[in-house]
Amino acid sequence: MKDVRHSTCALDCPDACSILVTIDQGRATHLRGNPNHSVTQGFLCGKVARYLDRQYHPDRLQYPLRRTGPKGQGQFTRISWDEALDEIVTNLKALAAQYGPESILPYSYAGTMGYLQGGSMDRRFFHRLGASRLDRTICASAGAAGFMEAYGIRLGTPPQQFAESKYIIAWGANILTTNVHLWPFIVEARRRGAKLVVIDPVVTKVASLADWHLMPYPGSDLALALGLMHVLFRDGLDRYPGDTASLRRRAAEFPPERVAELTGIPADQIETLAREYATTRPAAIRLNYGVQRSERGGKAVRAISLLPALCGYWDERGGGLQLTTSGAFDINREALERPDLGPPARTLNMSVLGKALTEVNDPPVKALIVYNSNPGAIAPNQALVRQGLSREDLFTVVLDHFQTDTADYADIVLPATTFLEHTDLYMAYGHYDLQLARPAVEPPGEARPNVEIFRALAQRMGFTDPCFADSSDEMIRQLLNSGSPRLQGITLERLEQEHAVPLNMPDLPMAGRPVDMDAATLDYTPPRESRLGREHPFPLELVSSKNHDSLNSTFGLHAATDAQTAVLQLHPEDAAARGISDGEEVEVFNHRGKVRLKAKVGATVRPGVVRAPSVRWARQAPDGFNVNVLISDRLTDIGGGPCFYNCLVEVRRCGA
Ligand SMILES: Nc1nc2c(c(=O)[nH]1)N[C@H]1C(S)=C(S)[C@@H](COP(=O)(O)OP(=O)(O)OC[C@H]3O[C@@H](n4cnc5c(=O)[nH]c(N)nc54)[C@H](O)[C@@H]3O)O[C@H]1N2
Ligand SMILES: Nc1nc2c(c(=O)[nH]1)N[C@H]1C(S)=C(S)[C@@H](COP(=O)(O)OP(=O)(O)OC[C@H]3O[C@@H](n4cnc5c(=O)[nH]c(N)nc54)[C@H](O)[C@@H]3O)O[C@H]1N2
Ligand code: SF4
Ligand SMILES: [Mo]
Repeated sequence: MKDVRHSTCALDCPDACSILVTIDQGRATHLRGNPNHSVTQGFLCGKVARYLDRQYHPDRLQYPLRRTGPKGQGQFTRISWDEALDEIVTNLKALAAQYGPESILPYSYAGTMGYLQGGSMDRRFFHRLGASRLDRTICASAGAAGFMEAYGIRLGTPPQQFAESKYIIAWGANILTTNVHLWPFIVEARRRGAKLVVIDPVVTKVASLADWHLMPYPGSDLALALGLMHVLFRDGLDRYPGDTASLRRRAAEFPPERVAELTGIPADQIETLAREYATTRPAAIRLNYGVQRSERGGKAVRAISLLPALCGYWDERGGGLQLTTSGAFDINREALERPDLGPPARTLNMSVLGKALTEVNDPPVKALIVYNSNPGAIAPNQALVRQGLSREDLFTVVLDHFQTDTADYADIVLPATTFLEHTDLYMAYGHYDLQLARPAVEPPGEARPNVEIFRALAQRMGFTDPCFADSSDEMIRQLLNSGSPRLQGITLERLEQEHAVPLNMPDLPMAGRPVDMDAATLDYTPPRESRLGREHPFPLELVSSKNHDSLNSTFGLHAATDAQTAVLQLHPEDAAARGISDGEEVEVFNHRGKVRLKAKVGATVRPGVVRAPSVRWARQAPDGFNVNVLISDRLTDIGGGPCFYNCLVEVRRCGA
């Protein structure tokens, strides 16, 4: 008997697709996009259309494991859940007694975007314990800080409205790879005559299909935005009714000729872009997170985000900007996470994990509990992260679906369920729907949901607070009960029936909002680790942006994914200067480390830029490190995020 169930893609992707799962005798046999969901529109991206290969992969973790060999060697033996939980609790209790509970550090990110498996019982557990808190900065915090500086809230143009736009700028937004469900709306807009402009140092799929592609130097977008403002003010194209004197003075310092030198974009193109943007109404910007993984990235997002306010686009359907829609989901986070359960505790920034594990000493981190993340692969300054994970005196627990780069360094590995196997409620950062998903299939072996793992740990720790007994459904009711008008009328019962329920949002979510136009902190100097910053002598700028068929490191075990991420794109000029031919193995290096990749020579990047589609599993790489060994753990101007896309390297032929 075939059966079709509803689910929601839990991957860290703006689209948060609504999925239909075909079940045949208890086994999922097919995933497809829900045709009735306004954003999913009946199709899934390639990687999730093939998700069942991952779901039923023979390497799925099914039982708790204890490490039997040295850290990093991947030698483990099966143990029971009782043994695993006892061992964890015994260690945590001993460490908390000896060093204080802040010696325990949770490490998690958005391996699942579900509220329950992503941040509910786990948060309650760590809060009650008094563990160190984690500043979850690895992805979007610089951009979030920049947008918040401008508007104090994080909302954006709904994706559906891009269809009504006449001028669309994909700014550091690799739409066909990382946000493919926006594409049909852009296709519709273009059918109605809209122009598509891409601003990206790499020739992405969307850039190759655009009407116009501008290729700035990585990390120079703040200068570009100020250059555009210069033209807007100079030519009287601005129409913001409030005080813009400060911004006007700042922009005056960035005439197109100067901006051309800072960004590599010719002055006449800056003039044209500004004029077209201001006069082709309505214009919408899709600003994704590529821009803000950079030393000036937070301020760049702030400056770019001011453009729609300057031109009055927030007030027009099909105008405005979308960085994220996540600020709309104002759930009752206190009830879900219960920060009141324990004492205040210090906060450690996840983007400098290497330092947290090797330098922090008040107290030192003695236990690391990792879930929904794979820091051994995805965190910058990988050599230092590795040194930290290798510490014999660090007690490490990893909850995951697979034996990841991080799990290799764990003392205990626990098998977790996938989104097809547990209940969760999902927000989105590219649209405004809340979605409920129930389990579609049974988990393999003894895999358990994060919620149940942390519930069991809490019980063994002796935490008797009633909230540790809350069921998943009770937690959903608690988080929906925030009193926010956006959530009014959205109940568990309604979600059960409708699966996806749109928040109560106005058509123009950003119209009429106050804007901070003060430009005191919007000055631009090139990132230190860039072609103009020249902090050290390595000449090429490495952009390790998202691989098409991956989701960060999530599909890294598949051979086909590994092959895609074992590549370095470089421009023919840069290849010729180094005697490198297409297909050859090259070494990419700087003073932090080296990796070996296969050269893909072509005009797919701007000269001086190289690109490594990411994130590869380090354990699959020849030297056991991926590109994150090349990347510094410097933090962004605001928001404390990583500077993944400011990285200087040199490339040589292997053996040269
Ligand atoms: N297929 C796929 N989809 C994904 C992911 C994935 O790994 N693979 N990851 C998911 C996650 S976690 C996130 S956060 C989102 C991110 O989604 P995006 O932000 O769209 O992805 P990125 O690849 O980080 O960056 C987007 C583009 O910015 C460009 N870029 C890099 N530096 C600069 C710069 O300084 N200026 C400008 N203008 N452009 C620059 C890159 O070349 C890239 O094409 O995607 C999500 N979706
Ligand atoms: N060089 C470079 N580095 C990068 C980036 C880049 O573009 N270039 N991107 C950065 C960005 S934007 C991000 S967001 C981070 C992402 O880094 P991570 O947050 O580490 O994301 P993933 O690599 O996708 O790993 C998520 C892990 O969570 C696991 N998981 C999924 N669901 C569950 C669950 O329900 N329970 C448990 N226990 N585990 C689960 C998956 O199996 C997977 O191993 O990487 C960052 N690192
Ligand atoms: S990864 Fe993104 S595009 Fe692909 S199915 Fe999931 S939500 Fe949709
Ligand atoms: Mo991300």
